Amino acid sequence: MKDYGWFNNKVDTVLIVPNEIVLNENSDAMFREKNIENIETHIKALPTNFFKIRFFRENIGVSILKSYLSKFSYSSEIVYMDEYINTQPDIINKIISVNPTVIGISIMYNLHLLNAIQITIDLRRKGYTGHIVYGGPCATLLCAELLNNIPWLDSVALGEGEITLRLLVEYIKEKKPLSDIPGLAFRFNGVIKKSAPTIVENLDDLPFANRDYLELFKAKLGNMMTVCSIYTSRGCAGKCTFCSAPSLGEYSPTLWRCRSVNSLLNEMSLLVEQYGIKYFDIIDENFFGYGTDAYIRLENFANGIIEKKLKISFRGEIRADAKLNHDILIKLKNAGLTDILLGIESGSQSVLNRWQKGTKISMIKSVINLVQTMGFNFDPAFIMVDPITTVDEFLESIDFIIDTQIYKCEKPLYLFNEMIIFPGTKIHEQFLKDGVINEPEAIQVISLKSSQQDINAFCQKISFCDYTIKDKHVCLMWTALKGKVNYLTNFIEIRMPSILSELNKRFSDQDLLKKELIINKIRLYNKWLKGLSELTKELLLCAKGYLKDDIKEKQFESSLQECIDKFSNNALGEKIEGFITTCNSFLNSLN
Ligand code: B12
Ligand code: SF4
Repeated sequence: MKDYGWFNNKVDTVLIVPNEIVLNENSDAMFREKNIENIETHIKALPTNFFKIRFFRENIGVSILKSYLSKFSYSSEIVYMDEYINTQPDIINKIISVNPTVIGISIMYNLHLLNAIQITIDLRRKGYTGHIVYGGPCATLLCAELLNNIPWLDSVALGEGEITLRLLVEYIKEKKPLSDIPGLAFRFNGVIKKSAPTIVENLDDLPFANRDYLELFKAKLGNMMTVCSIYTSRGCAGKCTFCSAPSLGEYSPTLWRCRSVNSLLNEMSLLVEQYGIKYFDIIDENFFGYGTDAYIRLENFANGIIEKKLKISFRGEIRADAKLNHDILIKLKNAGLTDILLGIESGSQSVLNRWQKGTKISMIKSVINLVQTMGFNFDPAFIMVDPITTVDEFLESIDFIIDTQIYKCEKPLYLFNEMIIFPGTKIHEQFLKDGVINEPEAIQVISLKSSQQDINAFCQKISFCDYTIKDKHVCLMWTALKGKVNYLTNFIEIRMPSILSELNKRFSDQDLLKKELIINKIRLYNKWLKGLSELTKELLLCAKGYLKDDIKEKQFESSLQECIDKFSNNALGEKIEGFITTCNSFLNSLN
């Protein structure tokens, strides 16, 4: 897919973004938002899949590392492994052939772990003797487990990677001791040495992120790829116990830093001019920031977009206790803010307190009301259960969702999340101490002979915490509910897109009658999708009935299924499975 031209030249560093691989089918089924699929997949899916394109995200972390290295005259290239799903050995050979001084692998979350280790083993099996470093939030938090058990891995960059990686390349080239590099963990005489981290104090000192991936899209799709990610700040001063940000704060002495409005507007203007970008996904953990200065920055940002006449829209992630008032929201709306991800997390005050969210239900409700009445597309971040959620807490969350009508959001099924307990977080430590979760079983060191299964088991042990919800009633309810939600998600995100894409591909070759039939199928499905919020509400009411003992245990699952079937019969004219069969046999009848 990618032009291999660069493999003919010497490259100092190759930066690899591994494939996302689900480690545990059962538990990971609740992972949302599959990130990058290869460009060919996007192209094939067009134009039925504009939705995905809207949320396409390149890996900004490695993109910045590339441009930062280049600022210091070190060459680097980025390899997205999902472009080479079926040709991994081939690309590994090509990487080895240019013998980079450093190969860096980015591990943002645990879905990257398995492929990252496979790549490391592949590289070593094939004789790469240079330095392999991992980086990214997940690698940072698991650095001891990784370095202790993967002898083929040389180091882990802790936290922000720019300075560490640049010095790593420099020190290896100049044969200087690694112990002088800040923010690096590595083995030394059998023990792990960690040096104090460093950060770029002024984010404006960083160059703009490299946009090779947009170049590739542009070459393939012309101006159809109009979405990109951008960051305006780094860090978060929140203390939420389930989140990695506070633990990563250890690696970033200044908890929240932002770019200047000038730097931001310059980069955005450039992206608009060069690639025709129309939609910016602002990936900050906390876009609104803290205090008066942050507020003024937002005002200037909004004014700047208007003054520069940038015809764009954008999305941001916001804490519910941010200084969200009508004045600032209207300014941002006029500048193009259309989508807001709001960190709600729970509808139960006792749960919010337990997770140290620092927010009050009344405050969250008024923010939701403001955002809804101002007409933003609003994406509520919500976690329905943790291992110790009680019946009362769950009921409070259901009532909250229904009262605030957040089930009417664009992707209501994304409300059904269970707590993922990430090692390195405060909640992980607390639950281990309280015996709510178990210590991981003994870990087997990864060798060059380790099988895929061994590596998978290793990744699960170091990054995953399977748990059973303590309250039997909540546990049974959640298991049944999650099963149905996953089934619906699968219908929407996997089964229907492939049917729609096939229908779309064959559309132009059909006669008028068949064309009408195709349009009708799409219409029915759209009607079904439109009603999903109401179905979500019905499922929640059904769960409430079960928790309040109105619906008996044995009837619960069938009651949920009845809700789904009744709703589908209404919208599609048949049940989901029937609709899929009808669509497939219709597809077979097309030429
Ligand atoms: C955008 C984003 C996503 C995007 C994907 C982005 C992408 N392009 O790949 C989407 C929406 C898909 C996503 C999903 C998820 N995400 Co997310 N995501 C983020 C977010 C908000 C921004 C990442 C980013 O680009 N940051 C900006 C860049 C500059 O920073 P960076 O990536 O960290 O890179 C720097 C360093 O880490 C380091 N570095 C990174 N790679 C490398 C490699 C080398 C070799 C070196 C030396 C250094 C290095 O240097 C970079 C420059 O300083 C972060 C939080 C955050 N603000 O960082 C969470 C975050 C990475 N996500 C997280 C999680 C948990 C998830 C989910 C699992 C959530 C869920 N329950 O479903 C899902 C899983 C994915 C899935 N498919 O379902 C956690 C990971 C925690 C952990 N312990 O693993 C984070 C840290 C949020 C948090 N605070 O907890 N996410
Ligand atoms: S506010 Fe968001 S990013 Fe900050 S600690 Fe809490 S969950 Fe993490």
